[in-house]
Amino acid sequence: MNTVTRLGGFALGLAAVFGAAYGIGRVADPAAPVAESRHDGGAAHASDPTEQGGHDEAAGLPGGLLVSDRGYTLEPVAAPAGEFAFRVTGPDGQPVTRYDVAHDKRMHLIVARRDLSGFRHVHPDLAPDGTWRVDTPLAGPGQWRAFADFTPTGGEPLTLGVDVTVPGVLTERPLPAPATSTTVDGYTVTLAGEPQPGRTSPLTLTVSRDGQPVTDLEPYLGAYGHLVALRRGDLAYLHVHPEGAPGDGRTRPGPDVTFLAEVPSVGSYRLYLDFRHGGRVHTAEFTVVAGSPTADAPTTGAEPTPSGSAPADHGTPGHGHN
Ligand SMILES: [Cu+2]
Repeated sequence: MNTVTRLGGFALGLAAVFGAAYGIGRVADPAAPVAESRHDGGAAHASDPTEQGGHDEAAGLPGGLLVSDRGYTLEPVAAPAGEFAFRVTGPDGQPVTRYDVAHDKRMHLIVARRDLSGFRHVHPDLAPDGTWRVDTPLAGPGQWRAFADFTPTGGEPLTLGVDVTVPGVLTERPLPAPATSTTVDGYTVTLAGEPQPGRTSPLTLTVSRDGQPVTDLEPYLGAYGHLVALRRGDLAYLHVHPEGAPGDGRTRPGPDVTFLAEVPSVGSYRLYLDFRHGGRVHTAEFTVVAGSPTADAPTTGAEPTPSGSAPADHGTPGHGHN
């Protein structure tokens, strides 16, 4: 029975890998029509600040996959025990010291372990020399991904990511199964809606406590909720803010918080909702699966599809399954 369990886990892992590769194929569609008027090459996107409004970088990648983009580089620096420190160097090679405030802060640091456990969202302090410091958010051993979400003054919003290893014995945690309800700190949070690859779709999160809807959510960083999505397999990063803002005369402080989200590809994602109530920030987590691979899956080809029919050349029905 042990073998069967392990095979099952392995198959799931393969499905995730295929899903990710498939997503990349869609993004870098070789059949995309060629623009008839050619770009003049050269500086490309680096000098056009109007081109993008979000964290998606000009390379067409989701945020957080690059450690260096548009001349800005994320560099962890040595720090005393119990502290995490880093800096961002700019196009001139010097540490950046001037940042715009976005959502109440100049720097948003998000960390998660590579197995998508241990998510934290913190706000470091900036020293005059450009070093950011924060009490370490890395809770335990393993491979962590740290995302710096910021806007350098005079530049565009960026999310850079870097791997950080915390030594020790790692117990990798399986990704929790998809669910539409979860509990955190005595709150129940439900999720309605499904993310769609390449298409904006609403996700509504509803907060209740002791069976009663929570109607007095507190603003946190200028919103009633912040939603971060990380893609399984590469931790592509997506940060979404809700429809409407506190004090705009139409947005209610719960129990519903609605986000318009667009995920970059099919695949599994872990969603992290930060909300504030009772003077504390709480984080509700969900696993969601985006897309309908069956609608798009290739019907022929050398590679078996993760959910497709059994490969004919194996000729042993039932082998490896159940
Ligand atoms: Cu933040």
